[in-house]
Amino acid sequence: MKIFLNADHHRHAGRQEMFRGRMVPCHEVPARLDHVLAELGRRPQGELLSPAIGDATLDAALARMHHPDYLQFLATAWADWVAMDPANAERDVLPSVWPLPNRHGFRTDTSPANFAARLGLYGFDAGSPLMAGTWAAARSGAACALAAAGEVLGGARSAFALTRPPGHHAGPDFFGGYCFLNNAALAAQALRDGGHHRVAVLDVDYHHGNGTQTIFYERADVLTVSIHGDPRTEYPFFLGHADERGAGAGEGANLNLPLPRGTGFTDWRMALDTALQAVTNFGASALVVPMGLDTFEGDPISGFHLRSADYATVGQALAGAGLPTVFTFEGGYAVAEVGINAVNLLEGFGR
Ligand code: Q9C
Ligand code: ZN
Repeated sequence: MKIFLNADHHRHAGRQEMFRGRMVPCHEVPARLDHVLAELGRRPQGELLSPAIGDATLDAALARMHHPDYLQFLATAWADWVAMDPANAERDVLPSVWPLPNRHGFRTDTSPANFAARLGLYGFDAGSPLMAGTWAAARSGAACALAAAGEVLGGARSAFALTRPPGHHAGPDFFGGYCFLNNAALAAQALRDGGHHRVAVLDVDYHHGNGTQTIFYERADVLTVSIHGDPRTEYPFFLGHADERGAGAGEGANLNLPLPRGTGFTDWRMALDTALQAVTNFGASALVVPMGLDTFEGDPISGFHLRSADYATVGQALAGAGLPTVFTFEGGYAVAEVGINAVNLLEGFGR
C-alpha cells in the first residue's frame, strides 16, 4: 500500500502535559512515528510518498470538517499566545480555564477577547500542548489523509496516512486528546466526495473517537463505529457510551462498543466482529480505520491487553471486510513497540 508520510511531524513536539495536578513529559512524541518508519524500513509495506495536495484544496477540505473560527484559532494560536507575553514563547500552549455549559449566564455567542479564555473554548483538556509548529504539522498531516483517500479513490486497495499529531479526538470546533485536525474524518469525507455513497469509519484506538463521532453524528452517509475503553472509567469520559446511536438523519449510524479496562484479545476480537458486521450491514463501499495501537498490553496510559502478534490478526480481520481502506495513525504510546504493532497490523491486512 502507498504510505503518505508527514515530513513536518517533528514540528509538533510537546514538552509537557498536565496530569493529576502536575506537569509530566508528553506521551505523544515524535519518536512514535519514527519507530513506525524504522519498522517499515525493516519490513516495507509499500512506497513512502509525500502528499501532493495544494493549499487551496487543503483549505477547502478543512473547512468542510471544521468550523472557520476554530481553524482561524489554530492558525494564529501560537502567535496569540506569544503576544500575551513574550516569555510565553518558552512554554507550550495549554488551556487552564473552561466555560461550564448549561449554567445560568453561559452564552456560546459571546466570544471572549482574552486568549486564555478563547483557548478554553476550543480545547477540552490540559494534556494537548500546542506549539509554534503544531499548525504546520497538523496541516501536513491532513494533506496525508487526503492523499491516502485520493489513492484509494484512484483504485488502490488501501493507503496509510502516517502522520502525527493524531486526529480522532478533534471535533468540528475542538481539540484535545493530542488531536487538532481530524485526519480520519477528512479521509472519510474525501471518499464520499469521490463517489462512495456510504463510508464507514471503524476506530480501533483505545480511546473513544469523540471528535469523529461528533462530526458525523447527524449524518446518514457515514457510519462511525468505535471500540474503546468504557468512558465511565476511561478517557475521554464524556462521550462513547453504547446508547449513543446517532441523531436526526444519522440515527442508527453511530455504534459504540465500550469494553471494560482490562479486556484481552478474545473479547476485543468479538467486538471487532460486531463492528465489521455493522460495516457490512451499513452497505459501506469504503472504510477508514483510525489505527490506534494503544490497545497494546504495554501501553503506559491505556488498559487493554492486546499483544504484538494480535495486530496481524486485526489486520487480517479488517481485510475480511473486502473494502478499499484508508488507515490513519492515531494513538499508541509504548514507543519502542508502536512500530512493530503498526506494521504487524498493516502486514496482516496485506498490500
Ligand atoms: N494523562 C489518543 O490516543 N490523556 N489520544 C489521558 C493521561 C489523554 C489519547 C490521561 C489521552 C489521549 C489519540
Ligand atoms: Zn488513544
